[in-house]
Amino acid sequence: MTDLANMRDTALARIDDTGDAAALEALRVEFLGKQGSISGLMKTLGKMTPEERQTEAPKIQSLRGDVADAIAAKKEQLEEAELEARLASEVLDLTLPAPATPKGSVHPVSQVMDELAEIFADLGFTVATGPEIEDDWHNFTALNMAETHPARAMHDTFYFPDVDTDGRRMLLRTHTSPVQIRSMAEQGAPIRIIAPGRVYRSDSDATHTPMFHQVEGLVIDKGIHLGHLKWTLETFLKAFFERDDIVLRLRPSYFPFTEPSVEVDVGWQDVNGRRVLGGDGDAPGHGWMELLGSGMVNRRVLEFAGVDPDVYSGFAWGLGVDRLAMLKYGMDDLRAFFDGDYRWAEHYGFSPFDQPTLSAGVGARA
Ligand code: 2NL
Repeated sequence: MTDLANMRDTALARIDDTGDAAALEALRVEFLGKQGSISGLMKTLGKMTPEERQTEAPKIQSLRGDVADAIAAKKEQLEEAELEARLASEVLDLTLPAPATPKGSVHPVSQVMDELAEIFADLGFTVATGPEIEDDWHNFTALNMAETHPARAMHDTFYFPDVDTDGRRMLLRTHTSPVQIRSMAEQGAPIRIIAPGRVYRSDSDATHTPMFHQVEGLVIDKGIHLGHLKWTLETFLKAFFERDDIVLRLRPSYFPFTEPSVEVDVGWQDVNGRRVLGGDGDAPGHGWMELLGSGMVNRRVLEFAGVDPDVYSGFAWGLGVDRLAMLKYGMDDLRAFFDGDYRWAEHYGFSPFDQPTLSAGVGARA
């Protein structure tokens, strides 16, 4: 029957010519659908004599099978071609930089505290810590601060409304000195510690925040004098600012906890209109910047902390960590320190991988 042979040739040729899935589906409906041409042929079987049906049925079924197979094969071929085309067009360039993942960074205050710990560790100091909620005695009395001292005033210090079980007034420490009092009382002399940490004062404007960071240092031993103080601070500042030309000027001052007391200034010079630490502050165009307070520990403070002032002497100093960070890393707004915006830290080049290492330079990127 050439009719069926023609139908097969035409159908297979049209299936072969199909270029997309939608056209192929249209052909399937045209041949094999309910109203399809091959389905129509199947219906003619019902009107045939049994003899005719016996010879015609296998031919029509074979035609239907071939067309169905051809459609299935073509479908697979089209899907494969589509995948190939996608693979060819969607190129993945593995040399492109990976998309940036948001990452936190080391806070400059933490960074500076790490640097301080590292520098002073090399000078034989350990890091001491203590409570931020203190009592009146450790924060003021043991530091030889009279009951009438202005720092004790309600408007300067954050007091808690209640007294503790021993009737002591509790407060947020105004400096880290009480840590050193506690260390001396516990360890005795000799002692070499730094005490970094948060401190609180009732103060708030462009250059003062109610919480800020301080580091104090304390050395107690036999025969300690002002020369040790100057050498230690000079060595520390040279390491911290990574300059050998740091020059110190000691000015007489007053603190109740030290006697004598000295204010330490550091010489700066003008480099292209910017004040850079280093050089003799008395040279033309140079100047002095007040950096920290220090002195020989007052005998009365040693006594309060249980150290015999006739055997031991020592020196102590205190400075602001936030200000130190501003000076070293060039940040100009103290309040941004406590906004918690990591873009600010990133802007000033602080990375989560920053580690203070003396060998690679303090503050060098790891
Ligand atoms: C400043 C500088 C200073 C101290 C802190 C201190 C601690 C003990 C004994 C003696 Cl336990 N002194 N710390 C000494 C001198 C200065 O801080 O400008 N403070 C208002």
